[in-house]
Amino acid sequence: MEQATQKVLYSAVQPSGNLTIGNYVGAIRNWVKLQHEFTCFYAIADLHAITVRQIPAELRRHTLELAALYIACGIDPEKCTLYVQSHVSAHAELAWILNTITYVGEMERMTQFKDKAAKHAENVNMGLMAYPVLMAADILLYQAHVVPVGIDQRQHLEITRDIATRFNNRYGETFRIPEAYIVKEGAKIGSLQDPVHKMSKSDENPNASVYMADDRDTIIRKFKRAVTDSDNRIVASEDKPGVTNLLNIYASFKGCTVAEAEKEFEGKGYGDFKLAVGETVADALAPIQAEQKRLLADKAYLSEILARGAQNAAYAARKTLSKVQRKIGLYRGE
Ligand code: ATP
Ligand code: LTN
Repeated sequence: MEQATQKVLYSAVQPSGNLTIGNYVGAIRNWVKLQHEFTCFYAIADLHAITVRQIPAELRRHTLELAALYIACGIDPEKCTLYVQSHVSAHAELAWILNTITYVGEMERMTQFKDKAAKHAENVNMGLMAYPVLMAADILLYQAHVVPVGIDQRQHLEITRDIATRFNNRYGETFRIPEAYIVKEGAKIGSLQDPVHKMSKSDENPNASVYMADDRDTIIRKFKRAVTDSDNRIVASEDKPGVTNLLNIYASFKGCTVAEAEKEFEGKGYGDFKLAVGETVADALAPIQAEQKRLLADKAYLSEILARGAQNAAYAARKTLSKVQRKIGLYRGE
């Protein structure tokens, strides 16, 4: 499975809700392409998910559904290491150590922390604040070269690099400094109701997000209700965030450029345009949904894949963790 010459790639998604087409276009779809070029570790970040309150039964369900979705989207479990973060205890162990070289001020400045702290004011817990440190541990354990993420995660990648550099300077070369890999088109899918903000799986308004599990009618209805702009032109521009977002979504699902999409809809009205976007997305999701359903009916197979993934990941992670423990002076016996 692993080829020594290939670079290592690491990424993860939290099982914190039903995935949106933003997660798909901004993350998972790119992972599928990258699996041929890199030695890939793809995790289900359940320890990250619990930094906001989760209902236990839902968390369990979302975890398994996400595993099935990864595979349904085309991630090959024979080629990649696909696993659940909490199955590999090295993540929590390294995160604790990295906490001791990360400053509170650095964490307080993180945009995602500020947003989530405001949104969950009743539950600003230590884990929410240390979220980027756990993410750094994820990445650094596998000595990853590249980390594909959406643009919203760029800041977490920067802090990961800072933490790794700080550790290396203090204790000697230990971690590889990872690079963010941010895809340009489709890098940020906006909310259908408030397109300047990203579409998010934890949005309270169900009409703001299109979920990977939505059926055809729901998808078409949500696009029909999507906010557009005051005039009738179907062109991408900064003062038309609604139409620009829809053009972006259309282009990423159709596999064309935004310019080609603009040309296709020249002279058409918003009604026709929105219907075409909805149909295109629904057509693209149908086969993924069918495959995910088939996989979820075979829990034994999914458990087996995840167990194998965890074993593989634990082996790789342990190497880095042992090195770290030695370097910082934790007594390991004579
Ligand atoms: P939450 O709402 O629970 O914070 P989220 O929907 O923002 O979650 P994450 O689990 O934080 O999703 O992100 C998983 C991956 O999907 C990340 O790489 C992130 O950058 C990407 N992603 C999430 N939303 C979008 C979006 N709207 N457009 C593009 N990429 C996205
Ligand atoms: N915080 C990430 C999910 C995540 C991740 C990672 C991404 C957890 N650990 C390691 C890349 C590398 C997010 O996308 N919200």
